[in-house]
Amino acid sequence: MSHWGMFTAESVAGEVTAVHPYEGDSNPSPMLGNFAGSVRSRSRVAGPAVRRGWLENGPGPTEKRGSDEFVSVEWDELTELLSRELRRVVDTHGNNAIFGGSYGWASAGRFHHAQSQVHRFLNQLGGYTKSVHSYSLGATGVIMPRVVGTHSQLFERSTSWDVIAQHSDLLVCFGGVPIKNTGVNAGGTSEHPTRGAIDAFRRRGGKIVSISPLRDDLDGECDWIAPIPGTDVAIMLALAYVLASEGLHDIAFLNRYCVGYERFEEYLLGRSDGIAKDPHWAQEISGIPAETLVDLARRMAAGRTLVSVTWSLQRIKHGEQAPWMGVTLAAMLGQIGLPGGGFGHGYGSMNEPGMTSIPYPLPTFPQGRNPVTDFIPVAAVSDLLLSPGEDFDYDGRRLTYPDIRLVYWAGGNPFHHHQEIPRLRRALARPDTIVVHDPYWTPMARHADIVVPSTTSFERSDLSCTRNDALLVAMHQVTEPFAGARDDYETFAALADALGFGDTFTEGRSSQQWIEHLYGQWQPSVDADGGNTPSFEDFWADGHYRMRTRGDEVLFGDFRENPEKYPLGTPSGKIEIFSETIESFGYDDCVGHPRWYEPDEWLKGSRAEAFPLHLIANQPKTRLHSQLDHGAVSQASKIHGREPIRMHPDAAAERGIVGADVVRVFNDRGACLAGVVVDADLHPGVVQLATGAWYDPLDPADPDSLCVHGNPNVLTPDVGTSLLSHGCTGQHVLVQIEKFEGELPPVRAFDPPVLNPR
Ligand code: PGD
Repeated sequence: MSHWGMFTAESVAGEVTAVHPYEGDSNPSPMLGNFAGSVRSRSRVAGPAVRRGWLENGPGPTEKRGSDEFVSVEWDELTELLSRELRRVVDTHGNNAIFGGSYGWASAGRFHHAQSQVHRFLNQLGGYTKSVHSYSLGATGVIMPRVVGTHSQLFERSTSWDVIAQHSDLLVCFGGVPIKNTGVNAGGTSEHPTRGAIDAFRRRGGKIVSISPLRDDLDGECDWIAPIPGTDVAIMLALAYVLASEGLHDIAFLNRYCVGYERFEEYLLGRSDGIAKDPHWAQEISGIPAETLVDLARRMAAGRTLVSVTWSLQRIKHGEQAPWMGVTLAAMLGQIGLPGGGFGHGYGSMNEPGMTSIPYPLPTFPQGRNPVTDFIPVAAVSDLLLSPGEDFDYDGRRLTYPDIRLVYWAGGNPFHHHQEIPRLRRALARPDTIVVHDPYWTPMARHADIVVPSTTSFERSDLSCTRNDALLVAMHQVTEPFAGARDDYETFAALADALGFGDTFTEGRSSQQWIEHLYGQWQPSVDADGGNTPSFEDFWADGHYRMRTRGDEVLFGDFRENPEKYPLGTPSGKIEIFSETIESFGYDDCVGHPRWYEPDEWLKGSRAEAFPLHLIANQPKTRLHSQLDHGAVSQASKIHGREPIRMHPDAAAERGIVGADVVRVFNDRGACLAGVVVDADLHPGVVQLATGAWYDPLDPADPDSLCVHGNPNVLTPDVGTSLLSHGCTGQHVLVQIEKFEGELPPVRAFDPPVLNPR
């Protein structure tokens, strides 16, 4: 099982040679093609390694990270060095001097899940400064609990695809429903239903309006509306304006199920600020003709309509507003809680939304309790490292960045996920020690002092299970561990032993015993529900067990049926179109109701004079994030070895650029190379460069160096969505593009660093 689907694998001499998708999967992800050759790839970390400067001069801040050479050490020495350093940091600076947020997707599997392993270990060490929420959903994770009382239920209990296929008339999809992203599900997936459901919906006569600067955010027939990026909230406001001014809004629903519509309406109609948010106002902002918006609003009110907002819309400055305004618009239509109507968040953002959930808890490796209370919103990592002792705002609280001495990362790649890499590199020069566990020499591993080689999921056994998939899957080991690689569990068990809490960490179990133990703990809840689960041995031999799912779901269906019995988890128990709580925080970048804020990075702003193209840095089609960028599917998409950038023919012609040219993409934060694909199916002012090409600096010693491979996060701004959430804003950035003349530098991202014997 992988995050991008279930499969069986063939192997020869310790290498995966082929993978075959699970026969029950109706639309397997092409990303499975990246696996062959991945176990013995030249980018694997073959054994423990320590940065020479750290080994010779000891821990301390340094700008050498990322350009120094490495020294191979034996496992025993690694355990000794690392446990001693952890002890020093804890004894001298306290546990909150360890940043163990360690964000990242790592691999599927409930036991070897890298985050669970590192957090259990650090908790038992006495705790660590943690991070909260995710790069995927930083803004949603904070705003939606205030608006509808939850964020996870929006996906876990989302209206199922089958219900949409049977009941919806119109899908109004802000951000489209990008099929490429539905290949992926955190923790794995045995089925990919989106394409089939949309086909069934169309066969029934259903219509789709896709609002996105990229045509291919929706496959097949639809009405495509291509606005100026970042203006969706203005469009939603105009649609709401038409509903309100034409009396098409459902006042009974707003009164019974919502609070604060009146306060919002003051703003909408312009009574509070003198600006009516009407279709002409929105046309000026978004470039979409007013008549198109009027027509769309009327169509929405005429039938069963689902307002869908992708997660990408909240991964920009003021990202809180799009999901909040999406709910508000759906509430005005009065269809929240009805089959096929209402609101959806994340259709096409990941496979989970639209899949029906299982009614049981998942088998879970216990992480224990973190005694340290310091935390950061996940996308504030550079701020944390650069500003010890400084105060910051977050979700109504005033918090302080602790002084971090040691950074511990297992299963994530900040050079993929974080914005403004030049700033990140300066931040990573600050701590005394950086530890990274990864199977591969990722850019993050290259910036570490201590590199711990992990196994991949092919080299160990595990269990996989997710909230919205019916299968519990036995992940059988396929090959022996590569060279000196070890399971993260073995590494932490040895470290815990050296630090005096080995028995507490392992509880005396081997990995296989843990897997059996987790299965045994999970069985009773399923059996109590009539599950009749097999013995562990039978389950392991069969390879999977099919659970009951809840069946067709309608988001907030029970709340609609009986709001007194099933209130939302908001202070009012209702949908908060106006939130007194948020208003009370006094933030000027997120007030008490959804509203339009002009972004910094947009085509109508002043920055566009210098950087006139709007780059969309979205999720790649050919891999998950940065994982297996060296794999066959990812490599086949590259142009002269660079990440492809899509440009509109007009933008290309204006610059004397043609398809397959290599270009320099730049702004005042950084620059990267990329290979051009000319594509008329983009908004003319937009270029698109996916995330995930491994950062490859021309001069590794220079934090501002050109990335020769095409990582857009050298360009993106390191700013949070707002004071409320500080979510990731990596989707949007303004750039300029020129043809790259001169000799093309080689791509060295996948070559391991110089590694010397001890
Ligand atoms: P991955 O490439 O999946 O990216 O960022 P994330 O850090 O999750 O990194 C996972 C790492 O785990 C890989 O290096 C892999 O080799 C390693 N790994 C795999 N298995 C194991 C294991 O068993 N043990 C250990 N120790 N390591 C393992 C993703 C993040 O990026 C996300 S979720 C989103 S949504 C964001 N999206 C954007 C965006 O839209 N635009 C921009 N510009 N930036 C983004 N960044 C964010």
